[in-house]
Amino acid sequence: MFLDQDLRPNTEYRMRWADRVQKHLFNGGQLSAAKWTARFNSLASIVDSAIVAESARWGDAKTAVPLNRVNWLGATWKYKDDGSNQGTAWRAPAFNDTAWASGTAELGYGDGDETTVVGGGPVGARYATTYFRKTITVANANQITAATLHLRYDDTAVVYVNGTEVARTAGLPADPAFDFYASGVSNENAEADFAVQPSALVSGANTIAVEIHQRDPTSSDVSFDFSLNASRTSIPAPYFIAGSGVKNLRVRACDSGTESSSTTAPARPSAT
Ligand SMILES: [Ca+2]
Ligand SMILES: [Ca+2]
Repeated sequence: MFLDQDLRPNTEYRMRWADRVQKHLFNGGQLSAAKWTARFNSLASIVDSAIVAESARWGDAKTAVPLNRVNWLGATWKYKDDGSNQGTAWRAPAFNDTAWASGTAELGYGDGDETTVVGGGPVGARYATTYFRKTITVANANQITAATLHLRYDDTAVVYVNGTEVARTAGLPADPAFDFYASGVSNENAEADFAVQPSALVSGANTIAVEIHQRDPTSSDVSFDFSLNASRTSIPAPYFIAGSGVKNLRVRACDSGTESSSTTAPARPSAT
C-alpha cells in the first residue's frame, strides 16, 4: 500500500531512486527544465491559433477595449532608439510618448530573434541606451499580495514602475546616464526574475519604463522582453448594496470548496 515508504529503509532502493532523479532531472533528462520547456512550447504551438477564438470569447467580454492576440502573446511597447538623452522624465506616467515608435516584443537587434528590430546607431558606435515604455491596467491593486517581473535583456537593464525603480541588473548604477555603457558586462538574451513590491502597483493605469544599456559601442546586439505576474489574496472585495428600501439577500456560505444550502434574509442598504 505504501510501497515507497516501506522501501525507503533499503539502501539499494534509495540509491536507485537517486540515480533516477539524477538521470531524469539533470543533464538534459526528460524531466529537466529544458525538456519541459520544449514539451510545453510544442503543445503551445498546437493551440496557438485557438487563442484568437478564446480572446474573442473571453477577452472582449471582460474589457471595455477588446483584447486581441497581441495582448496574450508578445506585448506592444513604445520605444525610443535614436541615442537621445531622455533624462529622467520619460520614466514618469505623465510623460508623453506618443511620438515614440511602437513594436511587439521581443524588441532589439543583432540576434535575429527579434519581433521588432529597433535602431541602435552605426555599427561600432552603438547607442548606450534604448528606452521602452508601456502602460498596463491593474484592477483592485490593494488585493495584490505578490508580484514578479520577468526580464529578457542584453546587456543590462533598469525597470521603473510609475517612475520608481523596481529592478536593476548587475553592472548599472542607479540613474545611469543616457551615454553610460555597462563596461565588461555581457548578457546574451539573459533571463531574470525580480520581486516587485505590490505597493508599486496602483489600481488603474500603471506605467512600466525600461532602459536597456549596451556594454560598449561595439556590441552587436540588444534584447528586451518583459512580463509581470501578480498574485491576489483570496479575500473578495466587500460587496455593497446600493439603493434604498429592504432587499432580499440570498446567500450561501463556502468552506474549503463545500457550499452550504442557500438562505434568504432581508437587508436594508446603509445610508451614505
Ligand atoms: Ca549587447
Ligand atoms: Ca535577442
